[in-house]
Amino acid sequence: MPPHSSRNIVRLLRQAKTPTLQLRQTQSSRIVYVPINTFSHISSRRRTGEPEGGEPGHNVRYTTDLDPSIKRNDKFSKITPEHVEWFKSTLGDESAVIDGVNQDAKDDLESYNTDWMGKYRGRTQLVLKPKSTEEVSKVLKYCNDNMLAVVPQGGNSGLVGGSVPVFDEIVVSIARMNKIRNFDEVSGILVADGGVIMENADNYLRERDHLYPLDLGAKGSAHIAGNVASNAGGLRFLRYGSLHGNVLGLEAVLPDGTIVDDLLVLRKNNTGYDLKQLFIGGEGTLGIITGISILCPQKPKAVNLAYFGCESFEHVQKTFKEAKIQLGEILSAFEMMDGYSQRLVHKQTGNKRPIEGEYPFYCMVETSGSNSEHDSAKLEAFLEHAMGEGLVADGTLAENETQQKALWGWREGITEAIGHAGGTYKYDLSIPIQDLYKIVEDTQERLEKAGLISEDDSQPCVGVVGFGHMGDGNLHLNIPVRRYTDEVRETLEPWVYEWVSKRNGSISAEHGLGIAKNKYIGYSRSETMIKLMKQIKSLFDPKGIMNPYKYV
Ligand code: FAD
Ligand code: 2HG
Ligand code: ZN
Repeated sequence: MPPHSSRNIVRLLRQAKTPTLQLRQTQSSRIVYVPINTFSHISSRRRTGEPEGGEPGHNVRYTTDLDPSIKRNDKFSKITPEHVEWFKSTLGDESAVIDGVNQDAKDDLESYNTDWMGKYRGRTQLVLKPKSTEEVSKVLKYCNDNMLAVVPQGGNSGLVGGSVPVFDEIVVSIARMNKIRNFDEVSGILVADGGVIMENADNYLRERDHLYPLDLGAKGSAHIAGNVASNAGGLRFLRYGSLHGNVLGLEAVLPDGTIVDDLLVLRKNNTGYDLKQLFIGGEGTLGIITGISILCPQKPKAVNLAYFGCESFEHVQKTFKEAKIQLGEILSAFEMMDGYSQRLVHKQTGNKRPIEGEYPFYCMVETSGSNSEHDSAKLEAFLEHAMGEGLVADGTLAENETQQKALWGWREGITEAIGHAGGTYKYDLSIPIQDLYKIVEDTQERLEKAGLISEDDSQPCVGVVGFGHMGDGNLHLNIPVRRYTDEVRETLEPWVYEWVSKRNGSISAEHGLGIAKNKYIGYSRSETMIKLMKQIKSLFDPKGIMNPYKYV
């Protein structure tokens, strides 16, 4: 039996001395894990526009109905058949243009107009898919000269409504720019078109003993340029860090058509302002990213994964601290999921729970190192200690890659499982760690007091879910709803942002501002900072055609 077998956890459970510990005859070593639906499968279903009975994406209200105070800016031109003609002749390829101006293309346009959550919906009549940086440059220059507003769209997996139009902005997608340009196995630096899907980048790298330094549930859809534009964090941020550090260079096109060629492959470069940083997390407001160069870590030889239950958030915190002490350099993820999130995934997938019994909190700890025996021994020693201290109540270890994938499904499947009620109010928050879960309890109390939560269909809210990247102090507060209502929104906003601001947290940890949070930026940024941001925006995009109505 390999040293990292889940049976060892059973042994550890039996050895643990804590009187409160629930000992059980776990069958976890015989669990047959059935992988849950992958995100890419769900996403492609949404994109076909098939009705999904009650799921978000079906009968989505227009953003302007959700917030009638947003008005179309009259400075933007309306798209005419002449404009479309110009795009068609310039891009010279039928598949490069989805034309809803000259014909009925409603069905084809729908997936570009509606966001992943089924919360935001625009009315674009035109989608353009240039296939080279030069074509992107021509398209943007023409839009700028003709005052046509533009929304860059990648995999459309963003969670703040930034990737879809609000009115009739033209959607520009670089999905056809999807080639790996170069990979240096010595430095680990990848240079690729921005339209490469992140899972494809990761697979390419894995074949070469490396990893894409970011992992998240939408990897089957998200573009690498979309990751950069939204400065996504993901599951292994704890280990591999921010895109602000990993992205070494960019190629981007400014609204006036200028190609910014800063696709450097240097780790160190102190020659002036580091302007590429503005595009990282710029959410398509400054230009279109067409290529990136990114530092990719060596694929670890040994990856181990544990899933366990804890009786309180205090225990989760102590376990995290212990993980840092005991696992130090091999710790690659520490994720927290509350009991409700796991019940929802179970209900949605029907998969057998990884451990028996119910706990208020569950955690996933992943190690990535170079010596399998050594790493398993460390992980087991850590769990043994945590169980002995009564911090961990019960757990299981994945025995192989297939089980690891399936176990990750209990974490990565939460977003999708939550959405099944009908919709979700999402808050992606950075909060000092001791208060990380308190907002979930306070939100529950607030919605109960307002009489907005019910088990039956009478009230809009189904419950309150908390999970996230414990290791990064990033909580995902989610309120699954049967329907989006003004009353729920007004009960939650700006109250959530005030709560976070009082504790010096951030109202956007990793998802960005988009249209969901642009009004609330003042809760996390000072007036001086906001003024500087607006100056930067007008320097890069003086006519304001890039992703209007959002961000700042
Ligand atoms: P889109 O959604 O298409 O766009 C996002 C923003 O970037 C928009 O403002 C858009 O205008 C802009 N943009 C897109 N492409 C370009 C470009 N080429 N040039 C300039 N601007 C561009 N995020 C995390 O941080 N961590 C997670 O763990 C995480 N998990 C997720 C799990 C699920 C199931 C889902 C649905 C989303 C998740 N996300 C997560 C959200 C996340 O931001 C995205 O999944 C991803 O990074 C966005 O990439 P995309 O290509 O889909 O971008
Ligand atoms: C995750 O960590 C993503 O899984 C999505 O950032 C979070 O659905 C959410 O709120
Ligand atoms: Zn996240």
